[in-house]
Amino acid sequence: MSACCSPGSEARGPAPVVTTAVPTTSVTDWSPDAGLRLLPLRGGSFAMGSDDADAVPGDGEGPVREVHIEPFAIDAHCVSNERFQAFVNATAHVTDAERYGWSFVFEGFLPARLRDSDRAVEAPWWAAVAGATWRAPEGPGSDLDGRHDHPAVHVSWNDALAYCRWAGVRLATEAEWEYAARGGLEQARYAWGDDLLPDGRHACNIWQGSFPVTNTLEDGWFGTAPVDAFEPNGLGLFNVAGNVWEWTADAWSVAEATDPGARVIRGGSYLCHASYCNRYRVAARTLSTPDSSTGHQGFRVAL
Ligand SMILES: [Cu+2]
Repeated sequence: MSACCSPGSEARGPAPVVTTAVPTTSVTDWSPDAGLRLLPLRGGSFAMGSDDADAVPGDGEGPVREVHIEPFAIDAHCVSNERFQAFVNATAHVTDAERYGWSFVFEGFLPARLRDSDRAVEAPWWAAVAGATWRAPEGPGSDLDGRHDHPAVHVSWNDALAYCRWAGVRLATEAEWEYAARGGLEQARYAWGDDLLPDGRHACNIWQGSFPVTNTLEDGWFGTAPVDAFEPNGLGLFNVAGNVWEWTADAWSVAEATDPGARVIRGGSYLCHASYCNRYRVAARTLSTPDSSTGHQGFRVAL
C-alpha cells in the first residue's frame, strides 16, 4: 500500500521494541456506563465512492456506484476512553496492544528517551513503543488525564469487535459508514460540503503546517480531540473526517491488496495533510490488519 499516515499493514510480529516498562495508569472513577448515542437512519440509495482526480491511486474509491442501504442506526460519536473503560471494567478485556506489548505511536508525541524506538518502514514517523496501550497512548508514563472524552485508540479490529459483543452492537459496513458520513449530501468532497474551511473555519481535526515536523494547530488540536469536537454533519455524526481512523466490518478487497484479512478503515486522522494524504475526504479509504493498532485508530458502533 502507499505510505499514508498509517504505519503499514503487514501482519503484526513480535515486539520490535527497546523499552520494557509497562503502563501503570488506570482510570477507575469514571461513569461506569457512558452509553451509546445511536442515530436511527432511514437508509436508501446513495452514490458511493469517488472519481476525484486526486483520489489516492490503488485505494479503490471509484468508480462511483449506486448502493442501497437498509435502515440502521449508527453512533453519533466514536467510542470514547470513558466508554472503553466501562467495557474493560465489565469484561477485563485485554487488547491486542496489551497482548503484544507494544503499539505504534506518532513520534511527535514521544519524549526524547523513547525516540530511538523501532520505526515503521514506510512511514518512519511511527514508532513502535513498548507499553503503548489505550490507557497509555504515548507509552509508559502517559495517561488519559483530560482525555476521557477523546476516542479510545490503540484498539485493534479484534478489540472493537469484542466491545461490540459486550455492548450488543456491531461495526458498520463500509457502505453504511460512507452513507452516514456523507450526511445526506450527494457526492460532496467532505462530510459537510466541498470547502475544507467552510466560512473560514476548521471543520475537522487534521494536520496543519508541514507534516510530520510542524503542526501549527490551527484547528486547535495536535493529537486526538474530544469525540464531540467540531460541528456534526447533516445526519448528526461527529468527527467522521480526521481525528481517528474508524474500523469498519468489511474486508479490504482491492485487487492489488497483499494483506489477506485486512479490514477497511475510514475517515482519516489527526495526522492527515493534503501534502501527502488527503484521506479526510469522505470517500477516502485505506486498510489495516485486524490485530494492528496505532494511536490514531478508533471505532464507532452501529446497530
Ligand atoms: Cu491520512
